[in-house]
Amino acid sequence: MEDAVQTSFKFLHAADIHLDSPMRGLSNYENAPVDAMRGATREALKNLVNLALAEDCAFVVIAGDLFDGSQRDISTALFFAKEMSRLGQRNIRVFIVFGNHDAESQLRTMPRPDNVTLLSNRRAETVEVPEFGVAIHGRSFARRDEDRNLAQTYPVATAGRFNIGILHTALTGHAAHENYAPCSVTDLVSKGYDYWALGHIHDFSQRHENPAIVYPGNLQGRSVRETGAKGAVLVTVENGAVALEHRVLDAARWDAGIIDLTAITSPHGMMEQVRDYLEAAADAAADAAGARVAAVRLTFTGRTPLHAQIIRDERNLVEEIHVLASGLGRDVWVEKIIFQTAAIFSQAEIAAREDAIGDLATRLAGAGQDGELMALIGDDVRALLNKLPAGLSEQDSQLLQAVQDNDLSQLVAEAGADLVAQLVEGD
Ligand SMILES: [Mn+2]
Repeated sequence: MEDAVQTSFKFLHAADIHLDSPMRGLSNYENAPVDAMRGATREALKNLVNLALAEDCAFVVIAGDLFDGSQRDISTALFFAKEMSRLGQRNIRVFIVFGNHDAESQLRTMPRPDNVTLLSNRRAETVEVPEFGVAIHGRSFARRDEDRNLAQTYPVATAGRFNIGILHTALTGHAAHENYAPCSVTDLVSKGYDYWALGHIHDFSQRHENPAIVYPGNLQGRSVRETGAKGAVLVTVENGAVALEHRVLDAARWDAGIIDLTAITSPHGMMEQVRDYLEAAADAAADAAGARVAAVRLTFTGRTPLHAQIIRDERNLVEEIHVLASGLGRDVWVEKIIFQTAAIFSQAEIAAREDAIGDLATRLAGAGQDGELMALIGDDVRALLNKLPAGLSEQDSQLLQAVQDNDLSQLVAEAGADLVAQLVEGD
């Protein structure tokens, strides 16, 4: 007689772990919490393992992009193996398909602990987990730019089993992600499975109710393009019925803040807005599990009386914001500050003025069309650039590009508008 099959169990579905993702460019920033940010993908993996142990999960599935691509550092694979063996000690198995990033990783051939099963990249493979009455189907990417419909190669559901499909796919496409292993929700539903564990899209979303077709999002945000809480999906199966819960497991949080300065009239008021935003970001990043580093990008917007002062004092204001942030005594770091403010008066309004400022605005606005003047300015700028040391700031490289393109009209128009704004708001 067969052993009794457990028909109620939990499992964890994670994807896009990108272990040891370098978080490029971090060391270029002053005051960057480099260790906390670089170590975040490892901490998040530890959190995943801790959750699987705490919830007594039957098994864990990882739907691709476990590794981050062109890594060679063997310590990444060793760290992964060590964490997986913590699950192995409790007889918790781990099922993985490789995604586009793993396919090119040198770490893909590293030995893995016995409790870890990597599904084939030659064909869709089925693994039985008999003690829970589960059949797991999956297929790894064999190469990065997998453009075939892999879902079509998956078998139909195994009768009398709870069927799970693991697949790294863009489904029918996503603006921010490469369109790998394309397939439709209908392709997936047609297999008759109970749960589809997808990977590739870095945000949590459920694409279909029954069967559940789910992206858990990535385990840890890796840049300001990946904001908000990240984690994995805890799936509870009770006699075949599925319940989902997205559990937050990240160790650092990215945050993109827009601060509207429209109604702000003084630098003091601006700093109050910044303080409030950073406090809120630090609060949002912390939870019962404790504080996390919040990496915040601040973008200032709005037609504001402060615009002229921002142009004049940009460096000081930036410094003041960094000082304010580090003085909060919170785990918050300002990654970047972007000014997109505008003057209260439009260029057309100023040009319509019947005074010296209106006259100047009109002349400056037309300067870009004056070929002779542009050539003179171009010569001056080139001479100036030749005297500058290497390692230009972003703004300077914009200038450099404009000189190379032989088109300074845009920059002259902007500089003219800024100059006039300062005149108008200075009076
Ligand atoms: Mn990914």
